[in-house]
Amino acid sequence: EDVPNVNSVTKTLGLNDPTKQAILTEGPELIKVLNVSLADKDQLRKINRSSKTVRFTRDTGMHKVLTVDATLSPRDPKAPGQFGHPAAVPDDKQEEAKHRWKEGNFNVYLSDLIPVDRAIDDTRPAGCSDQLVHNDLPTTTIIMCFVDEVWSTLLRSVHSVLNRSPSHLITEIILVDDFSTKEYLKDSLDKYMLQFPKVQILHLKERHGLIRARLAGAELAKGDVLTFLDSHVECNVGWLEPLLERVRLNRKKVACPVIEVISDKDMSYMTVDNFQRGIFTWPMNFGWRQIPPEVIEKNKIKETDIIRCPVMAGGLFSIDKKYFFELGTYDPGLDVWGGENMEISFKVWMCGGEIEIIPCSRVGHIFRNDNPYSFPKDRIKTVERNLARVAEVWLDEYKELFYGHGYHLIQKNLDVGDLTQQIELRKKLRCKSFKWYLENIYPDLEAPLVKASGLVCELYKCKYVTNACLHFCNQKFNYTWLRLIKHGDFCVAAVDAKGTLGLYPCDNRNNSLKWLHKSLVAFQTELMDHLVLEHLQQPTCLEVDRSHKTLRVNACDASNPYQKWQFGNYYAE
Ligand code: LR7
Ligand code: MN
Repeated sequence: EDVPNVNSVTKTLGLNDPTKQAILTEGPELIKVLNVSLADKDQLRKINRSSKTVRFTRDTGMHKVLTVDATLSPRDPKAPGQFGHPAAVPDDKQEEAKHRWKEGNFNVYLSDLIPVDRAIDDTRPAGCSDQLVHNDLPTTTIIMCFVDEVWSTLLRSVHSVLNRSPSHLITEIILVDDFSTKEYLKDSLDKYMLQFPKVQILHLKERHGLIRARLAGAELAKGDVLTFLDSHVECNVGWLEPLLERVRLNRKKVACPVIEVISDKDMSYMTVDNFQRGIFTWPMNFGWRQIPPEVIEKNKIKETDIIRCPVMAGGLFSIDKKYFFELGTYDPGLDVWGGENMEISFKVWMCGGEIEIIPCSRVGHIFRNDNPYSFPKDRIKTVERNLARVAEVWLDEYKELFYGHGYHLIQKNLDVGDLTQQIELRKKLRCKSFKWYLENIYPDLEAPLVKASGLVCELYKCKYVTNACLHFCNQKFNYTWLRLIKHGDFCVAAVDAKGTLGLYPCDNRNNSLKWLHKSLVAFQTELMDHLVLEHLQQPTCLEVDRSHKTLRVNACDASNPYQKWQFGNYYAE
């Protein structure tokens, strides 16, 4: 009786092939896509019993991205913050709201006020809802780690996943509690999540930091793909399938959603400009850079086109689980927070993968000015150490640019820990060089290997001076990021107390080989054109000694023309 009229279905489809697809849905939720034989009445009967709606489609192996969204008709459409609109703190609650800000470094009061399952606008570019994805997408485990996350914000993150993802694609949601101190994140959270069989909570017994916390989640994951999310996000409609589609297409693709903005002040959900790439500037600071309009025009790039990124922001991405482990996961030596996005990005690109932003997948994230949790050690030192680990393993000769831009790092004599395993891994995976990465993946990054080259004597061009000087200048010295004046493996240095000049084997850690030049940290800014020995208390400069026809160092004198130097080429400030 419930069985559709097979003949009429076959006719509508206009096909003789008896194998079709049945798409089973329950409300807006897709339950299953089945290959069915329309001739098999028993099978059809079974299907009809198992779901409310059955649609038959031609077997293309694909379907339109599902618009699963259980929040479409919200329980309370008038609630504050509903539809992603800005919420306001009532006048008599200003003090309370101000007071509670520091619980999360955003407007915690408002987060608690707005529904945990609020509706938000579909911010996808036109065309996204018509895109096709494969029926046999891989399943995914969602991994969300948190430390002392705000209750309502964490809940909203989980609800947004449950409400806006096709449930057959989600194997489980693993919440990794990174040793939070807040009481409500223990029993109350466990209890609350009991209503969702797919949600598992892993309470870590000590603080792991987000990198090792994610790894603890990954160890438990049963899905084909790992999808990492921060714990203060709202996944938008249709966010998941486009990510999984990319991984299905090529297991070495790492897919990131467009990260939209949930305002820290009024909790509104705001869309962002399209055509943004994830990039970094020295010394490895993550940033966004818009694709220039002329490039968009010339290449006819559409808003829905996938964007290849030199680096990812870090928090939100899908990666094939096996591939993640093949890559050696994250460097587990990275601590607490920071730098892991650089590491995974370099590793993916240099070892044969790709990082993409998928404009049809959009997830909101609360951007905050400061981390709301404490760092076990100094925050800055932690991040610097992480970045130095990444530089040492992945940057090859370009690590000098990292240290040159974060110059204090080399002076701190950072202990980056043991790197042998990471270096071994890079060899084992036969990853390409950082030079290859720069040339092929991030050609717009300025990365001159030295700051300047071709030393010349400013006023007394060498030919007027001595043979020694001539010889000296013809050496084509480079001025490096680490402030060495370098020719091959040898560096210019004062070799005795009298100031005699000579060449020493270069050593980046030897401060007596370092010279300041065009540098605001020079002892006095009048010495910008000088070459000033860095390690001496008394400003000491490279000088042409006319009477003895040699080069030497001598007390700096801003007005002494024999102490002024220029390089033929300057590649950076
Ligand atoms: O020790 C910790 N343990 C944790 O579990 C520290 C943090 N965490 C959790 C934390 O609760 C949060 O859910 O880890 C997640 C990320 O920490 P955030 O939200 O403080 O980081 P962020 O959003 O300021 O920073 C970005 O860079 C980080 C560098 O390590 C991570 O990669 C974050 O995931 C990343 N966030 C994003 O990519 C979102 C977009 C931000 C941008 C640009
Ligand atoms: Mn975050």
